[in-house]
Amino acid sequence: MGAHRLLLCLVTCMQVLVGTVAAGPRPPAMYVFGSSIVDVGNNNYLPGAAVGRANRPFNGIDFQGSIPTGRFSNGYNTADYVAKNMGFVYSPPAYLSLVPSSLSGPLVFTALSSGVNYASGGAGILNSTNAGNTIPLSKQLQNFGATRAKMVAAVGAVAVDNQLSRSIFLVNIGNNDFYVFAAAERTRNRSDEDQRRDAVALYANLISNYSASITEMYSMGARKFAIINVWQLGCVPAMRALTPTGACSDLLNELAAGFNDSVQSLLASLAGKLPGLVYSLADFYSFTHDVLANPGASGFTDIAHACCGGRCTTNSTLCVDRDRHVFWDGVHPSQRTAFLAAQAFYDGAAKYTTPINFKKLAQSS
Ligand SMILES: *[C@@H]1O[C@H](CO)[C@@H](O)[C@H](O)[C@H]1NC(C)=O
Ligand SMILES: *[C@@H]1O[C@H](CO)[C@@H](O)[C@H](O)[C@H]1NC(C)=O
Ligand SMILES: *[C@@H]1O[C@H](CO)[C@@H](O)[C@H](O)[C@H]1NC(C)=O
Ligand SMILES: *[C@@H]1O[C@H](CO)[C@@H](O)[C@H](O)[C@H]1NC(C)=O
Ligand SMILES: CC(=O)N[C@H]1CO[C@H](CO)[C@@H](O)[C@@H]1O
Repeated sequence: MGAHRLLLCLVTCMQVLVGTVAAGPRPPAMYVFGSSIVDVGNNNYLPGAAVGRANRPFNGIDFQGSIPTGRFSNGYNTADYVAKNMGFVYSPPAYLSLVPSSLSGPLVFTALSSGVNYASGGAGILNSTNAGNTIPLSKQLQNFGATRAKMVAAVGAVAVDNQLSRSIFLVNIGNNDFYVFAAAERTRNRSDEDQRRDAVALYANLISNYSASITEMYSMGARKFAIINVWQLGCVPAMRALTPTGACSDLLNELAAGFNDSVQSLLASLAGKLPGLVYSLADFYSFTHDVLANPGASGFTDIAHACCGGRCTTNSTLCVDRDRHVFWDGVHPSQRTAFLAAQAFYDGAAKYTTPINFKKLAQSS
């Protein structure tokens, strides 16, 4: 009885809150899906020694209070800055920080008032990517579906559909599918030519599963998609370390670019098929290309080394100026890079978003 009352109160108070906020420019909520680039702590709750977690220093050294939250960053990450640009405080909280709970109140309240972040470090579009040590995109969608059912139980389907149709669905995924693919190809000693051939099958699986996932989100009420493509995967420190001279892997960059082209076609095609779907596709690839080609313009002095080492721990030797490093660790952007990328996607140069920027997406009715 007490719990039920509390839930009712939370829901009522929240409706007041949402009603008030809806008058402003901020979308009602944001739901985040993807990999470690946008994870804000889900992996802290996954069991097993092989799970990648950013729950210890020096991760979080520039976060408020210098606490490691599970973000793979010295501070805030790309989801935080996208959210902040759209009028939220930072990214909504990690789903697994809201469940399990004997009360569905905290999850429902958060889902209705600001949104939830389902992203997980190591996650792929494919279930097989880092299987067992991450929450794959398919499972992230199931977690969203479970959230949605609780929202509907609390405030009814009409209110939930109304809210979801005006909320932002931020997705950044695909990087890990390529890292896993590249590692397998290396193990098999495949030539560049063979890898290009193998990638054709990978693209087909990725795009069909990505298409199914976006369509599934749509069927659950999502309408506004902010999709971030994969960045220059071949230039992250962990991939540079595998080339004889420490240069970028041109092949991996080529494969990433090819995937991005397919994602662009996919979204255009889905928008033609699914009434009311609007999207902004952010070109993280060309953003990183431009930053790495002219780092000084963005205030960077190091584009090749991880500020906190390949795997960031308390034993790492930190770089001197974290804001001057593009990369925080072997595969993640520094806080500064995340900040600049989110700005570019929100209302930066037109070339970084197709067909509209995140600002127009957030403010579209
Ligand atoms: C992926 O895993 C989900 C469960 O998380 C399952 O429902 C789905 O069928 C799987 N998809 C494929 C293509 O294996
Ligand atoms: C990998 O392939 C190259 C060229 O095809 C060959 O020279 C090399 O010996 C192979 N390495 C291994 C470990 O099989
Ligand atoms: C998804 O990828 C798997 C391979 O991982 C493949 O078997 C499946 O056909 C793909 N497509 C869909 C729609 O699930
Ligand atoms: C740091 O180094 C110490 C001493 O070599 C080692 O015992 C400890 O496990 C290391 N910690 C981490 C997080 O790697
Ligand atoms: C290098 C390259 O082809 N990049 C493409 C990746 O996909 C985006 C669409 O999001 C294209 O605009 C880029 O040209």
